[in-house]
Formats: sequence, structure tokens, C-alpha cells
Amino acid sequence: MLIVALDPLRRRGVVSWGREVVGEVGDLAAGFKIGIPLLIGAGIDGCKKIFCSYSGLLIADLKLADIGDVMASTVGGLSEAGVNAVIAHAFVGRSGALDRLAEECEKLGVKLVLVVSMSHTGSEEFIDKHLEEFVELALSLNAWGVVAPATRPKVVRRVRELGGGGIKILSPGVGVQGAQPGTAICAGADYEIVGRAITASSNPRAEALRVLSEQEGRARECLGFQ
Ligand code: NUP
Repeated sequence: MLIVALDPLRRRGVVSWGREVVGEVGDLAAGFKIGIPLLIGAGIDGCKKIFCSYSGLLIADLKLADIGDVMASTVGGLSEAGVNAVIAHAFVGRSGALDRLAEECEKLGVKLVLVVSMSHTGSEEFIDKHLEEFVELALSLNAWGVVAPATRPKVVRRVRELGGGGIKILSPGVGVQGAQPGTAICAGADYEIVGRAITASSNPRAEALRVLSEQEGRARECLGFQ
């Protein structure tokens, strides 16, 4: 239920920092999410070192938004580096873009995740106006998952209604951005993505355990878990 966003907080010692965090919370997390900050800070070879003894879900959150061939070649490189899921923007559309990306992901065995809504308030300005179409697009492309904001559980609930039970919902925004652990799960998310609340803590493992226990507590209340 927990995906840890491994965004480095400074520029130095990124690889050893990353290895430390992965070592501390790797057995607690359902996956890790890496993005442009880690790629800049550690390079692709540094990322490989960080995850060399990790074999779980590894999501590259580059929020791809390009023509199909460019996104496909990006995914090829990421897959070689050990990434097994990628996040792309839905707004680039299917034809000449996401159709090609989805095909490449399927070929490489990489999970495709589309952004259908974001955790910042500006998401309402443009992206959220197309929420229904984006979820439909994700379903029609057979995407493994979608990103929807823990900061706005109503949106998560709507995505679950629109998407049915088969698609995974990944929800960022827990912790520093204000959402409480478990609220997105209660609204229908499968995973909550947590970055700084864990990675900036002096004790990432204790913080990850706290997040998991809060998630469980809320889920027990709202979903009737035993
Ligand atoms: O809508 C989104 N909001 C968001 O914060 C989509 C995302 N992919 N993210 C990512 O989630 C963001 O790039 C960061 O890696 C993580 C949230 O980190 P934090 O706020 O928990 O530190």
C-alpha cells in the first residue's frame, strides 16, 4: 500500500543516501518511485547502484509527454536500467503518442501508469477538466494504473467509480502535501506514494512504519478490514 518516492533532498552523496533509504524501508514498501531529481543527482548508473539488490516495483516518474517514438525509446533505456513501471501524462493523447508507448511497454513487460489528475491545486485548471476522458483512455490502453491525488480524495473516489476494480490507483500527496495516510486508500486507491515525510525524516524506517500503521488504522475503519 506504500510506494516511497525517492527524491533526493540535496545534490551530494545521492547514491549512498539512496542505498541507505532503500536498505531501511525496502522490505516495508510495495515499491519505489524515482523521478528527474534522482536521475539528475545520481545518473542512470547511480540509480542502478541504488537498486542493484532490489527486485520489486520500480516506477520511473518522468511524466512522459512526448511523441510516441521518443517515449518508447525512453522506456527502452529505463527498462534496461531495471525500471519496471513508467508514468506518462494522459494529455498527450493516444494517436502517435500513448498508443506507441503502450505497445512498447507491453513488449518490454513495463507497467504503464497515466496521470489523470495531480495533487496540486493547479490540476483543476486544465487536467481535471478531462478526468473522465483520461480514465477512459487509460482503460482503453490497458494501462496498469493511474495517478490520482491523495490531497483530493473525492477525485480518487471518482476515478475508482470510472475505472472499475481492475486498474491500480496510485495516490501522491500524503505527508508534506497535507493528506493523511490512509485517506486515499479509503477513497479507493491501491497505493499511497510518500516521499519527503519518509525520506527527509531522521528515521525513515520508523516513519514508514508509522505511515503503514496509520494506513492500516484508517483502512480498518473505512473498509472494515480485520
Ligand atoms: O500529482 C502528483 N503529485 C506528486 O506529488 C503526481 C506525482 N507523481 N507526484 C510525485 O509524488 C512527486 O513528483 C513526488 O515524487 C511525490 C510526492 O512527494 P512528497 O510530496 O510526498 O515528498
